Amino acid sequence: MIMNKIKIIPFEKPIYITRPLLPDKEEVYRKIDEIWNSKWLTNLGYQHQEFEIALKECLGVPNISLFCNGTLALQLACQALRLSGEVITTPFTFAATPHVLYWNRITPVFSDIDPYTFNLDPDRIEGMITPNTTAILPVHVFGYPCNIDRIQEIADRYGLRVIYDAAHSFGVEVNGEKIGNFGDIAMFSFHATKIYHTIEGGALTFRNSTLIERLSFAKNFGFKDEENIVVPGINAKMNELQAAIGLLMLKVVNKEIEKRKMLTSIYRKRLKSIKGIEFRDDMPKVKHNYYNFVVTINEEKFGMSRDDLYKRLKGYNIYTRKYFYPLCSQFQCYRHYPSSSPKNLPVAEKISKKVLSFPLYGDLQIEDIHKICNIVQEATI
Ligand code: T4K
Repeated sequence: MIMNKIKIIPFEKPIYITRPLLPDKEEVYRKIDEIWNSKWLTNLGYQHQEFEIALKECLGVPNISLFCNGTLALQLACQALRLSGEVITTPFTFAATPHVLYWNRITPVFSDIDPYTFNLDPDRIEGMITPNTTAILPVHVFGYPCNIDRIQEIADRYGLRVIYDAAHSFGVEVNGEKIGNFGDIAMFSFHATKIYHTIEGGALTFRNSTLIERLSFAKNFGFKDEENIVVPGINAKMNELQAAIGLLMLKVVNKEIEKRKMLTSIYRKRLKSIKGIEFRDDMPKVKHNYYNFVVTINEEKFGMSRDDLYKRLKGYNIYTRKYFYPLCSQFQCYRHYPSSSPKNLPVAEKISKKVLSFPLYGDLQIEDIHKICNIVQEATI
């Protein structure tokens, strides 16, 4: 049967992959007044103190340390745990994950991923351990949790540390346990593109309270007090405006997650009947945060490659993203590592060539999603 194509008009304004959630502007002005009146702008002021308490409660963790961004938080997490040598990590992540290892003079060792979660495959980790391995750095990619029990079991068996890159995972729970409670340390990013943000910002959460002091020295030039500088620390502090935004964002983030959940269900309903487009459902016993809506394109079944669909959507002013392509193991600075060989990473290589993230944010209109799905559907006809 020959179907007539209905002419779909491109979006007038660009539809981006995400738009930041914003707190109430009047409340922001009030916070600015508070900060101006206090004349305290940074260096662990009142907003910072209040935010630390509120965020600790919200994330349900025993200890927390705030940072100016997630990358520096992760970098200092590696230092606080005295990591060295080699650390096993995933190639299917944002550049920051292996880069923080490099900045710590640690060699990132890439291990393959699981085809469903896109996270480190526990069955592959053991084969990558050498006498130089000090830790595993898994990422809960797109907020889908790693196989936490298996990873911890491997780490315990080999005496390794575990740092979770939980940059995408604000609000995620596994078996009723908040995601920041797993591993030795978990890192959250509060960048503007994240579901919950402080414009730029980050946090580390951890059970071992002795890390509090180490991290506070590390992020504040090593100052113990005015006259004692105990380590060669750096400046990675969160400022008062970031902390104030963080406090206000706590009031609106749950509603954002609810909206994204609803929008995700529309994508799922619309795309499930399209051959060659695959996506993940919610995982059992997981509270998701609906950070992204990610599909994989099976070119043979769909009749068009991922790259052509990306271009086609761009033609309609829709900006999907190939998160995460290229793999970190293919970056010029890492591709010479033995673990970067595509033979070592067959699943990650395959997924990165098929994956496409669709626009998803609370202000995205239901009719926009229908229009995006109509364009995708039309591509198959
Ligand atoms: N680990 C992982 C696994 C991560 O994903 C990240 C960050 C980190 C560590 C490091 O955490 P941070 O140090 O960043 O706290 C973005 C973000 O810049 C980056 O934070 C994030 N991951 C990554 C996944 O995405 P880009 O280069 O894709 O962002 P960009 O500028 O292209 O923005 C995407 C879209 O968002 C734009 O097309 C429009 C929209 N947007 C963006 C910004 C910045 C806005 O509407 N308003 C904005 O202010 O990296």
